[in-house]
Amino acid sequence: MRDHPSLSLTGYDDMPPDERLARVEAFRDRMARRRTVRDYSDRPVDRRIVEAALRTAGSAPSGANHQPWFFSVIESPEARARIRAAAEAEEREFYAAKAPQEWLDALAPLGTDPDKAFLEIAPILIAVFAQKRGGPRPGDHKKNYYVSESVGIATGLLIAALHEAGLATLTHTPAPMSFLSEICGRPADEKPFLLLVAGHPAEDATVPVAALDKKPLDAIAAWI
Ligand code: IYR
Repeated sequence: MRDHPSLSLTGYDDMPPDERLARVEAFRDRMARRRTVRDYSDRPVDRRIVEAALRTAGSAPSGANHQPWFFSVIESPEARARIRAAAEAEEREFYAAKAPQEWLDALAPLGTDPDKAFLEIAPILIAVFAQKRGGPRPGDHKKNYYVSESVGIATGLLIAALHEAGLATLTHTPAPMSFLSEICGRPADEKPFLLLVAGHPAEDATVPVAALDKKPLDAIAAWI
């Protein structure tokens, strides 16, 4: 390895094997209760929770540690109304004309439709952007690497952190999403990645039965 400044690794203190197993199993069980929720209450969420979740997302591994992500937390009711109008316009096109039958069939068990009321009801709307250019420090303008992988991992940590705080989330991906760049005032070399909705579920929220069906371990992993 080339010479580079480094520090001793900390944060990996030893622990008894059963504690290790108990911790990972408890985390598995908490994460298994995560649901993608489409019905929200307007009950507010403490901003510090969102900040802590965003810092968790920002700790994700990334190509060359360039951290090629940006999160716009959209609070303004005007911006949210514009986002809802633009997203619903795209979705109406999608459901009525653009989506091939195979795609509509795949979505049928989830009961999704072009109505996106949650975009105005849920207290938290986070537009996630992927930066083609940037660098390890704010203001850098170098090439970024493995951008989608990095932003996907960061978004996963964001979802896990919000779930840990007892908040429900929904990953929403209207296509195309370019209206988000304009509404959030983001530069053209940043690509909208997804819109994350979060908050407390509505009292009468339901989940599609089909969403509870998770593949068994032997279908998603193998030891070779
Ligand atoms: N973007 C649309 C359609 C949609 C597509 C997939 I793939 C989903 O998993 C869910 C929905 C919508 O938000 O309704």
